Amino acid sequence: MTATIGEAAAEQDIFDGAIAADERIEPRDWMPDAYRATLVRQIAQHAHSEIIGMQPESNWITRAPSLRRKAILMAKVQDEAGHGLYLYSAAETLGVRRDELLDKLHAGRQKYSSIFNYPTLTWADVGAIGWLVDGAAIMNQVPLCRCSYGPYARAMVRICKEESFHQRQGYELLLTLSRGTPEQHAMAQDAVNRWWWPSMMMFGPPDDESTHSAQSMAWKIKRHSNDELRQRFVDASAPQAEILGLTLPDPDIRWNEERGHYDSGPIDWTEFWDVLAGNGPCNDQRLTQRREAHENGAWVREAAASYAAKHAAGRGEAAV
Ligand code: BYC
Repeated sequence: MTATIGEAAAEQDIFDGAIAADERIEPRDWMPDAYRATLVRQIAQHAHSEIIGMQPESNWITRAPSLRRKAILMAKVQDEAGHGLYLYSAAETLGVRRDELLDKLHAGRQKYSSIFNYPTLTWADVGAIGWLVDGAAIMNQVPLCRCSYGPYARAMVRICKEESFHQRQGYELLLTLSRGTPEQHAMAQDAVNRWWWPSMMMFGPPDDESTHSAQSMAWKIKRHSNDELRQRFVDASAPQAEILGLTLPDPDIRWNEERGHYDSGPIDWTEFWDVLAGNGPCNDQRLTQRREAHENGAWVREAAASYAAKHAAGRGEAAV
């Protein structure tokens, strides 16, 4: 049944009122098509990032230097799969199917975070990812716990708790290396040198080049702009680097008394856009590995679907 112009305006008013009152929008509530599309875009990109993000770290599971480190890393990589699961489920509440989203990822029609197109060259990279990449992720994701869309906000609560553990393990790993032999210290410094700038880029383009920020902030999907969150990340990381005994590869980082923030140097946005265009060091490798994993897992999906159908039939239910 098509809504009349009057009914549509009333629905828009209810939606606007809920956003203004900081209430949550739930799956069965009316929402503007563009709000739904923005959420699908962001949540899908986020979910894809979680499962692609398993690759650079799982690269080191077999070579972890101790059983303790191996157990921690395996748990972390498994957590990322779980994050993907919560996020694909949240996206499904918006009326899209998980296999549609995966097809789009595999066809290169939906994005995943730029950060996962960089290689993990040494063991210290596992620490740098935990400290910097998960640190940036938390900075971006804690405000998403207050996102106006209920299922996304609720998924983020658990994800953020797990991300905090990830960040701590990375920090502790780097601290251990930094206080170890001169070779270990150098390896930690090299990893931080390589991961700092890509981590700064994770927050997205500068505010004046961000396509979606203004509308997403008006809808309370995003609570802060890309540059605001990036500044918070610099403010948190600079003193942590000092405690670690490592330097951030930006000679312009210094405390600015007047602003009450750390200043930082210019970001090479050409590199960011180039990575998004598919030209990062690992774009091809990540997508190829993902497509292969998907194909290799076909029998598991078939078995699960067949099991579900058999049991639904046994209970006299129609298979869904
Ligand atoms: N990488 O208008 P803008 C993790 C795109 S998972 C790639 O500012 P928006 C972790 C953007 O999509 C980390 N693309 O966009 C996992 C848009 O293009 P489209 C992932 C990026 O959405 C495992 C265009 O640039 N976190 O941490 O308002 C292990 C213009 O940007 C990126 C999330 O996904 C990027 N970095 O803001 C360890 C968090 N940045 O779509 C760790 C949820 C921008 O028009 N997402 N683009 O073609 C968000 O908060 C927002 O989507 C963003 C971007 C802040 C990322």
